[in-house]
Amino acid sequence: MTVTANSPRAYREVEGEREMARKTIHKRQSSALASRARRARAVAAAGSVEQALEAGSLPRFAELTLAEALVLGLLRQGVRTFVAVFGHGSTDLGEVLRVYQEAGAVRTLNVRHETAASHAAAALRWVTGEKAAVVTSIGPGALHALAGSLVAASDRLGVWYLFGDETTEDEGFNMQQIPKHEQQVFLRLCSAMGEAYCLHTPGSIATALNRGLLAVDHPHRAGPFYLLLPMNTQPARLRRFNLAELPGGNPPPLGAAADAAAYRQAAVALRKARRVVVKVGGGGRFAGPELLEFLELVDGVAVLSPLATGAIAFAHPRNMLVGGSKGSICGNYAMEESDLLVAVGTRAVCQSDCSRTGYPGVKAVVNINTERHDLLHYGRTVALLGDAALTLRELNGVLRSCKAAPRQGESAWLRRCRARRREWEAFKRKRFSTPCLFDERWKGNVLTQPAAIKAATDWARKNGVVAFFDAGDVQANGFQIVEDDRPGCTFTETGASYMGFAVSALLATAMAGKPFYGLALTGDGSFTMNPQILIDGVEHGATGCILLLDNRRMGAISALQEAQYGQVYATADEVEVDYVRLAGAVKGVKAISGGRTVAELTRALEQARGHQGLSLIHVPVYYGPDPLGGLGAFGRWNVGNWVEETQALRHRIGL
Ligand SMILES: Cc1ncc(C[n+]2csc(CCOP(=O)(O)OP(=O)(O)O)c2C)c(N)n1
Ligand SMILES: [Mg+2]
Repeated sequence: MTVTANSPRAYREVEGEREMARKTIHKRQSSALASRARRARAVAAAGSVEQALEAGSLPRFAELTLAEALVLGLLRQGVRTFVAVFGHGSTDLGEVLRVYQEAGAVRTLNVRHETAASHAAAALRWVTGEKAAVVTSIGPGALHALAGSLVAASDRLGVWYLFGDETTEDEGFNMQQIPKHEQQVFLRLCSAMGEAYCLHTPGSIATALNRGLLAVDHPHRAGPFYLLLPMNTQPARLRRFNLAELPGGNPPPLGAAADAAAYRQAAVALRKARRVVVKVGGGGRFAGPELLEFLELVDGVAVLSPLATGAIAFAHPRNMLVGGSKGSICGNYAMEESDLLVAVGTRAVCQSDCSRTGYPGVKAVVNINTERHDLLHYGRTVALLGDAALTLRELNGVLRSCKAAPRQGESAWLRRCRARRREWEAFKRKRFSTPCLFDERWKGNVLTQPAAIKAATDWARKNGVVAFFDAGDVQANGFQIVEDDRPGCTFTETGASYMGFAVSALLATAMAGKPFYGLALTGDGSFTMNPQILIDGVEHGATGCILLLDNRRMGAISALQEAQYGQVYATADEVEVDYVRLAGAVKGVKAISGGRTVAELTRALEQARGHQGLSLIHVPVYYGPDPLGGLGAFGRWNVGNWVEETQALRHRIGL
């Protein structure tokens, strides 16, 4: 009988061959799995890849898959925590992580939304400096995480993103890829947000990891790094891969600015000036001692970006607190009246410099920054390219050596600024002493946001609790109120102002090497963007409290619409939500009603703190026209129907 291609005998023969092949593959996979587990145990036992290599427990040459080389490379860089929503685009990486977790070398936190994963990883880096990687599938999951990574990009937080990607053989469309007949569309998308690399070829792994190291561990301008993992290269085998190729170490930071002429020029300009304002951005957060000396030397006052609260003590006489579109009476006065601006580590975001109209009387700028674009943002600038603290130290030395005549008592500038600060404190006090107002929607007296935030942040400060702020009125009122004396007390995500960041950030409490307790101040709008924290927080042991200030609307936007057009539109709904029951439905979450008075709220916070894990306090808050219900806005902003006037002013100032 002739054996044709589709005869029963031919079929049996082919099946037999297949079975043999399956057995061979299975045997190879079992032995590969055993060697993988051995490598994982060696790294875990030695404490690091380097030590394991040095001890010889981890052989220098190994046969491993690209996904495993990636995990070893990340371990080499101190990335041990992975926050993941797995999908068909990342199963191979998942299998590697499973084995390494079993050995105790890594930890994966599986969560329910990729944006929340990104927020948690960003918060971890921000609060503790520890690194994490966000792992997603291809397509929608990656896009969720990419959106969330706007926080890492805006606030300069080094975070790894490991995204599943389409196969490199282009055998046809992959489910969830961007449906275009083009190469590397995800890569192009990610590259617009930050630095990105596609692991198209296994041999490129060391270079990819080095690019990531430079982005994530950049000493001044860290950010997200997107590593795209094609589904067919993740399991590709690297034969005799040299583990010594995996990059490590830290990119070196800049020192003090090196330009002696610029220091002299700055000193001359500062001596001529009468009203110096020092704007401190995120880059100046840790330059407190140098700033204090500088302020005395130049008779200046400081205005802080929301990111930099605590750079100098709240009560310091030269601290004029925040300034900008929301701002404060004293901060905005100092900006408005100054004749010389010293910009320290700031990128002049619209909210903090009134869309470039913040300094109408400034004749000269001394700018200290590590980034050239930010450094030369304003005109008439003496540019000092260098680290904020180190450069200020040098500049202080130059100023001291100028031996100016000692000042007699308080200058007129400081006196006027301090009078405005007293005005601001009285303005706030008036609101804090009227903590409750009648609210139409709640049909009764409820707390105002300022009163609730003041009580909660005072409580947090007293108890060493880290406060996170979500977007909206909650955030704006928050940075107008906080009374930080040092950096690291408040984390307000004003870079991207991403609704849902604060509540998601609480997962970082479960990821940190040294545990901490977090308080997420959030609005009803922001909380419902990322309620997944209720489940993920319980699953992974988050320790913190969600303080939900519920005004039954997206209040910040209603208020903006009202201020601009006198009409509120589509920023509220009529659905009543019982958030205490909603949170209480998740086993492990302590759900508390926060009441309608400061005393009740403080009791609820104590009760929450007494609970080991995650809690949620619901507080109905006032929304309405009473000026005592908010903290006001004091600056200009290039949005809505303010655009024409703001832009005209910007060009008139011409800074
Ligand atoms: C993800 C996201 N979408 C939209 C916005 C624009 N936005 C800023 S604040 C805000 C409303 C916030 O509402 P809520 O959290 O309830 O706080 P409230 O202003 O009411 O205190 C919106 C829609 C944003 N910042 N982030
Ligand atoms: Mg709201």
